[in-house]
Amino acid sequence: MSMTDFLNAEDIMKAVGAFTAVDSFDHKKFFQMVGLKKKSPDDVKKVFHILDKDESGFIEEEELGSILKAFSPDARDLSAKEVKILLAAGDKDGDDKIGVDEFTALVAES
Ligand SMILES: [Ca+2]
Ligand SMILES: [Ca+2]
Repeated sequence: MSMTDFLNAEDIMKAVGAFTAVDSFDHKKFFQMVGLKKKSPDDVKKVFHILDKDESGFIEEEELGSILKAFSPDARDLSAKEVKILLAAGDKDGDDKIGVDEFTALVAES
């Protein structure tokens, strides 16, 4: 399963291309641009499982760092600062990782 099964390849390119500068990542804008926000909760959950590469049931810091790469292999890694901001936005229960419900909430809020 890949992102382009759910999302428009051109939207992905535009969204990833909008945040090429280090420390420019804005997850709200990104989730909107990439078309994730208008997807059904089921599709958002499928995207969560793509992002959860090691299938631990959570998106951990390392997986957050490569979130852009999960959409487009040539994209950059997030900076440590961007990962911190994203984790703080998504991690509601404070376990330092993002669960599926936290992820769907994060997308819905964007
Ligand atoms: Ca994981
Ligand atoms: Ca959490």
